Amino acid sequence: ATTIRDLTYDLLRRHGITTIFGNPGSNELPFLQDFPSDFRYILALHEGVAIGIADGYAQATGRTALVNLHSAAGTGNAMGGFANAWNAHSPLVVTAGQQIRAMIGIEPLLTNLDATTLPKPLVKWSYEPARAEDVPLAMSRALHLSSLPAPGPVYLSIPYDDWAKPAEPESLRLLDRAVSAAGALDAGAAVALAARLERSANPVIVLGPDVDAARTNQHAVRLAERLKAPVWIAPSAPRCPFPTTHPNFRGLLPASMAGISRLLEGHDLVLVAGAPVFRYHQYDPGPLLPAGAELIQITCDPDEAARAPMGDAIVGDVGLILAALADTVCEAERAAPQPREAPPRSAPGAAPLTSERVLDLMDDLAPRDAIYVNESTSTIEAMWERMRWEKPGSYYFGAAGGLGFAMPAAVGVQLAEPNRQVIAVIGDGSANYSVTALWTAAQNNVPVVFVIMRNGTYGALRWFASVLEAERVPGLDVPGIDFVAIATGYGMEAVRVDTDAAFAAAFARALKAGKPSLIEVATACHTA
Ligand code: TPP
Repeated sequence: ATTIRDLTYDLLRRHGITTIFGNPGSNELPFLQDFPSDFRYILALHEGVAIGIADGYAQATGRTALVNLHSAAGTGNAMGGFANAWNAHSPLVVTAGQQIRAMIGIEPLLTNLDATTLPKPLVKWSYEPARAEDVPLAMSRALHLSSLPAPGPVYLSIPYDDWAKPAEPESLRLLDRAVSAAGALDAGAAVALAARLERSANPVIVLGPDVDAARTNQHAVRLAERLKAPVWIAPSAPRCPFPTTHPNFRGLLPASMAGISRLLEGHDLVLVAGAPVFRYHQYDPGPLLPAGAELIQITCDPDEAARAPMGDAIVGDVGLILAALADTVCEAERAAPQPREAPPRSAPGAAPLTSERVLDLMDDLAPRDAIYVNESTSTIEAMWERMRWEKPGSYYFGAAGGLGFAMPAAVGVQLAEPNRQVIAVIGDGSANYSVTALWTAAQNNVPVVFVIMRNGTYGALRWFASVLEAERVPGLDVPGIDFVAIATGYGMEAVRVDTDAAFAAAFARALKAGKPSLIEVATACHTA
């Protein structure tokens, strides 16, 4: 008879999942025994790394990724990753092995106490099946739910004795199910929305990560060109939804109420697609919108729509709606926006290098379609100003701002996109949260180029301390870390550089190597 374990692997195959990211323990061994040869298990040495790799992989493929964690302790180690995945709308099924049913009640070692509460509120659904026979349905539900709009992580706790039990014959029906989401505007609604955009004298478009997730960037371009509207990136951006080289591109909005209203001054209509309105960070109170402006948000996430403090919202398929609007809207009469002024090119020769210099050299030398996974927190604005990101899926950043995302996510994105070069740009503070991702990259020969920007400090916190006028704060510097030794210890080639010529040479070599490597570059902290 088909076991619950066999049926689960078949379900995963049915959903196109043959890669499992994880870090196992005793409770997970019965699921993993006799591991099928058409599956691969990508081992991470810490659960924050496992979920980070899976998050990058899920975002880059646009499909659900499976994460295999160990009971409560493993889940706990992954919680920062749940925060990022939740905010990224990243479709993940996270399983945690539970103790054997016969003993759960007496709480032996490795019981996942009140397991379903543990990952809340950062999951769409959290469940422990009441009977072994319910595991296949729970897994099927988790797989579908993770990817239905809005996508996100789901959590399943599964007692380890369930896997060997026979599946109920009727549960084989799960293998034949197709579940899909629609979410287009009907023709009348599309025409009405287009008319509203056409009536605006001076519209502006603000794009968020779900435009890139829907791979609908080119429709955003068409819409912006027809409306002759400037395009801003929604604040705290975890992805790049619009080509930064396009003449309509304006840049990244600041993450404050007053800052956004100031920059959007003069616009009478703000069309937001694929983002919450807005993911603020620093508190700079002010009007939510400039005087006289209305706002329309298009989102795949009902909660994003419901919790917005201003404007109208439409919940649906961001890709289909943008495409329909681009098809429907009449070309505006006004002049097209002038391209923004490019930032001055960084000067060569300074030591330590400015971060702008490192970014310019990377942008010069990397392939045009390279993918940047960023966790260099004081250089975010400089990146958005300078980097030429043109293809969908060119940029990723931790969507909750939780550090420990980018090193593993870079590995996951590179696994998902073998034909594009992934470059991880990582601060010397951020590099420590998930540094064991280097080992997974080395073991699996995932050819990410890791660039560590070593400025010796938590630069972004120094900047925030000045915003909050917080003086004499301890714990903001990170001296005395040797990333070359760490990378070498995890089996990866690494080099330290402190001039632009040496950086350029090392970076060019790393791009050609066809294997992962790390470059530690000394940079100036310009926010200190
Ligand atoms: N812990 C987690 C898990 N996430 C966070 N965002 C923080 C702490 C707070 N934090 C935000 S930015 C930052 C810290 C500690 C500094 C990161 O420094 P570094 O990576 O060196 O980059 P820099 O700002 O110097 O460019």
